[in-house]
Amino acid sequence: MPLDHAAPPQNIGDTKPRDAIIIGAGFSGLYQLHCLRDRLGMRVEVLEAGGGVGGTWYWNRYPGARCDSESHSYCYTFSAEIFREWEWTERYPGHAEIRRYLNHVSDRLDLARDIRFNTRVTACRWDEPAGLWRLTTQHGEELSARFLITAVGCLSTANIPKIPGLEAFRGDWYHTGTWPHEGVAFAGKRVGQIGTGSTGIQAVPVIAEEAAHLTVFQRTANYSVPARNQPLTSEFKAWVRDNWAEIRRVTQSTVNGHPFMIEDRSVHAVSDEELHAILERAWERGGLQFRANFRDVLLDETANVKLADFVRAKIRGMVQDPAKAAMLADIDHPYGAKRPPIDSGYFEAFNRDNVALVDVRADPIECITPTGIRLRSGAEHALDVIVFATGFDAMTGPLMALNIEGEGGQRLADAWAAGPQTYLGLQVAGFPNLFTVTGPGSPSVLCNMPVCIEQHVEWITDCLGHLRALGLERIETTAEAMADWGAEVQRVANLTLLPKVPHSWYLGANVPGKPRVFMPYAGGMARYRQHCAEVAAKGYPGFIMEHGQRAAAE
Ligand code: NA7
Repeated sequence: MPLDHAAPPQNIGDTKPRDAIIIGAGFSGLYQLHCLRDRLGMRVEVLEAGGGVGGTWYWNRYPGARCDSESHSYCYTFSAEIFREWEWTERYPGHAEIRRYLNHVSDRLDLARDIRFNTRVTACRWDEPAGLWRLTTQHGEELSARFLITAVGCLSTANIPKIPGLEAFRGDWYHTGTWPHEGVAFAGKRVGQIGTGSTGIQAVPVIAEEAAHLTVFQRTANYSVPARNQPLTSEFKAWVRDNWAEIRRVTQSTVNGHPFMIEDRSVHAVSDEELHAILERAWERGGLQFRANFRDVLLDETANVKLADFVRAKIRGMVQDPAKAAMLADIDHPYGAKRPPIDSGYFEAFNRDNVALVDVRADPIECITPTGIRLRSGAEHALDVIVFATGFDAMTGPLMALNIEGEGGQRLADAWAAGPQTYLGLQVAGFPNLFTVTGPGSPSVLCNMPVCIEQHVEWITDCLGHLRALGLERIETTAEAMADWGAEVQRVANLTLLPKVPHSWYLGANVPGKPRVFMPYAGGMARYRQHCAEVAAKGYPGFIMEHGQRAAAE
């Protein structure tokens, strides 16, 4: 199959209500389509804004774009066959390889015939008398379905800060999350990059290699651990093929869905020498597993500080210029309390003559001029290209962009004016027959995404199967279930250091005006999975299941 689709699928023009419409053809939407169409025999269509499958990875093509999860765990595990027949080439999958993988899965399961590409959904309205969701697309098409499933990803709405003057900038500018497919030529250019999160940390070394000069505008210094990416050996590939069941078991039983367990020991239980030796080994091994050496890193500030100090010392050791080293190591939050990046030569890139670092916490960006960036002090940085590595309107942004209206015309934007509220991250009271895959209130961004996606998709599939077995067509959670779950989400978050970082996107703090509410469920994926399974086994308490308007979808 081609990686991009220009032609519409065959069923275009067919306006009969679907049993379900899925929005998004990334990891979630593809698997949800397979489950509903091929397991439940439903009439399903996927609407996808991009010209191919991939979801977030369809757009995310910036220099150095690579997943931080290890490749053998960043994939579906529902089918041993599909798992075994795909061979990853590197320890961490690059963006192009992830797209190739998802295209392979799409071809294997014959999914593309039910995906309408290049179709952005602009509005979704619940029609109570008909018992249908009515959708409008950017092309003005009207579609309807009994069930609406959002598979729009958590980090897919670009956050471009409103810095005055951008429209008059005479150079080129890009956001990392919507990168031109043809790439960007940096050779001979003076590049300015705003943002030093996971994305910015991946992009810096790659842009620095090519550009004439790179200026990195840092607002918040960040920890990072070496990724130690490398080609996978044939022994490791064989081990992966032979250990599908074990990899699946481990990823499903850990807190974060990664293929390694968190050690059950406290930082305080080891001597300083032992601690140092453990962290040195973890540093050499690299990757997100660095934080998994102790159970209390995100629970206890005095435990955390020992890891944080270790990483700060490493940064100071890697960066030769003492002024840059001090700026990079001046980190104001606990290790791992913001999403911990991993890198391939980030700190070392600051040893290059063509890479400068500017502290925009001390001297904030005042405006963009036609020729560069001006700081409050009046200092000007002349630039040909600006790269916004400024993150996303996370978790709620992609849902808000759908302009969802539920019962009585209630807008989701109004229902969530004080922050998102859901039951299990799956449903919202007042929005019947709507399911949000990896919605706020579920582990989502705190988990290796394919693991939590498979769990949500399978739970939704089982739920719709159950509804059908009962001869029912309508399901809606209650305000009470939602309030109880919301309290639980805040309770477990407050047991950790995660909500203590005032500028974290987990709290919505990176988007001006966004309510400050801790959004993902921090109680761990394994516990969440068990809880959802218990809800299903008990007959779905917290959800009301009823007859809908039977005629409409027939
Ligand atoms: P992040 O983690 O939200 O990082 C965005 C970066 O951009 C961060 O350093 C921000 O500083 C910075 N930023 C945002 N707005 C501004 C303005 N106006 N001025 C200066 N600096 C700014 O996004 P990423 O894309 O790196 O990563 C998102 C997730 O994708 C990641 O966690 C993985 O799960 C994959 P701040 O820290 O807010 O001071």
